[in-house]
Amino acid sequence: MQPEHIIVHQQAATHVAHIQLNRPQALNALNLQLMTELKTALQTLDADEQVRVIIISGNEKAFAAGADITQMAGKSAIDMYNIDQFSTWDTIKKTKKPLIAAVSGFALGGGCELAMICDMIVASETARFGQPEIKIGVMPGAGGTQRLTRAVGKALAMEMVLTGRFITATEALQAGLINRIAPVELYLEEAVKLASEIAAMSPLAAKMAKEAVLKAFDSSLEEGLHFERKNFYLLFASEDQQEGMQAFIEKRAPAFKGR
Ligand code: DAK
Repeated sequence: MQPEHIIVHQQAATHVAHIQLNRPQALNALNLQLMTELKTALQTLDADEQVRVIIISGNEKAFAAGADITQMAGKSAIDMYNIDQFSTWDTIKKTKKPLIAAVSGFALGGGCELAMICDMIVASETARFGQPEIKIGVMPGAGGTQRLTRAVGKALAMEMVLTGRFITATEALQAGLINRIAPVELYLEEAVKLASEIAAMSPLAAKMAKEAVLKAFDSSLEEGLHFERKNFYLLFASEDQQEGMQAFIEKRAPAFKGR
């Protein structure tokens, strides 16, 4: 069945796939159907050998203004537990390929959390990041208190989570939340450029390097270093390692295959 709330674009030549959230009338609010479609698309693209990097975007006005409040409003704690609609988030964070969020306009609540699950964020000048859940009587539930704090530090994270204040793209860049800013008409192009640069590397090395960087968030330095070394050694079992080093010696561009 065709998804209704997302659009998937694939560029075979660059090995970059692009998932566009597409519920513009609700500022891409993340309802159950959209999240299910996103999960399915990510699983499919993560398993597709032709795809090496995945971009997630919204539109110019909104990346996503959060979880769908109208869908959550009448729920009890037990409803939330039973429906477990948020288990989708666990699947997203298991994506092995590099994920780039291309953010323009609002990235709020679950939208900001979705951008932060991605490995890098390219923002337009109009991007606004925020965790305004406190204003509707709750708090972040999909990583906002944890990923935001790790990215921007306690002072700014505490302020954003406790007051709901949105920060601008410039503030987000200064705080270390995002990678780069582009004019609104160019932010997607900028995201594709970054994705294409990564897609030209060995896809196996990219996946293992991503895994090792993420390990830094939930392990001691010693465990992280051990994990990194194992992945480093493992890459010597790949054709891409031989190709990469041989190409360097022969002074030519490598042709990586992901094997
Ligand atoms: N949900 C549903 N509809 C939304 C929405 C949302 N989050 N955000 C915007 N909309 C809808 C509006 O209701 C409006 O619909 P109509 O009235 O036209 O039918 C339409 O989008 C346009 O919005 P506005 O008219 O409000 O547009 P403005 O430009 O005036 O304002 C705004 C834009 C983004 C400042 C405002 O819409 C706003 O404050 N939106 C709510 C932002 C928010 O509070 N987000 C946090 C939601 S809570 C978890 C996973 C995820 C979460 C929790 C747990 N687990 C894994 C456990 C996430 C929770 C959340 O995100």
